Amino acid sequence: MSSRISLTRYLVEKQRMDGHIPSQLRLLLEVVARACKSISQAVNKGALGGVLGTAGSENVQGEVQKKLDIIANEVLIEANEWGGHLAAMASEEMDSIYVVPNRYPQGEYLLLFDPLDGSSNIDINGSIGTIFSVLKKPEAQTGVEEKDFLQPGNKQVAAGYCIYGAQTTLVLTVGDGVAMFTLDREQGSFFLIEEDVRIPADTKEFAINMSNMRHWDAPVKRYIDECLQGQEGPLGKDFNTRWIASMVGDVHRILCRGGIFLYPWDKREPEKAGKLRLMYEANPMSWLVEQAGGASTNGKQRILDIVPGKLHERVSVILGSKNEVERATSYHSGL
Ligand code: AHM
Ligand code: MG
Repeated sequence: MSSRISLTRYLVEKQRMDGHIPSQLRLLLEVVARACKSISQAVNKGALGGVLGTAGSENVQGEVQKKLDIIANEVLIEANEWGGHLAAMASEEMDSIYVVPNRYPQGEYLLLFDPLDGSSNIDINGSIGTIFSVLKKPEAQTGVEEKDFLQPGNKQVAAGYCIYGAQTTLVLTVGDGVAMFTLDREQGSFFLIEEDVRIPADTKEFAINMSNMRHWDAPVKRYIDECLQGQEGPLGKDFNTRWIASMVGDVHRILCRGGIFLYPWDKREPEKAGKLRLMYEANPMSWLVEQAGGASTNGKQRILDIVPGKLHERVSVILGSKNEVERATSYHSGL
């Protein structure tokens, strides 16, 4: 089909028309997409490629690493370190930042990623994905340090994810809406399947891990309890529930047909603000959701306005269809 628009063509035309994707950012996005293709191959081979199971190590968050977590991390680093577009990278799977080695030129961008999100789905052939966020290195500065990464999500210049599900689909924003591209394996390229993705403001579908209910705070309990009351309750409608246990899978569904996703703070580990990580999970997903007309908060404020205190900071997340996110958020201020 000659009328199909490849990711490369989409980015080139965007650069030409709007001029707001500089060539180095375009290169960066192409490289990330290429790395995702390669991760998709590994995911696809599964047991036949010997990539399933645990690696016998733990990451900085104390989580057991799967072989694919480590493979995906290496693929992203190797693909991105030599192109000259990046100054440094940060990942869920690395304790500290990875500065581009001296043997390569250093660029002006910073790349953050969760190389393989939804790790508990790897061995069961469930949906998983790669999440990424792109920032600019602060200007007039030589070298790069961890503090250069500590910018709020509203400073992102690009963000997206690649879902490895029934199809491999790359979802992207550079700040002017959300576009989706599906991988054509025969051609080896991503092709545009949807531009200007929109999330309906209302929904009857919520996603939360219900097994944690007894640990939630009162506002979250109240909101979910009202959803469960259905038509007879204060929300006046029957809700359906979905939980993929992979943020990529849940956010992808919300971008496709709406919904609300919550991973709130809970009493299991009260010293942590939540389970999900701000800089390479919540920020890129929040920007995508907002760009598609949805909303994203931590219950108290817009996630994109949070100034991170550290690289692996955690956050409570409520995102998706605008009206439901606003309702759940309002319960946190006692309204
Ligand atoms: P991961 O990055 O280690 O895979 O963890 C993040 C994932 C999210 O994708 C998902 O929303 C959540 O953890 C599921 O957690 P739970 O198993 O507690 O339901
Ligand atoms: Mg993750």
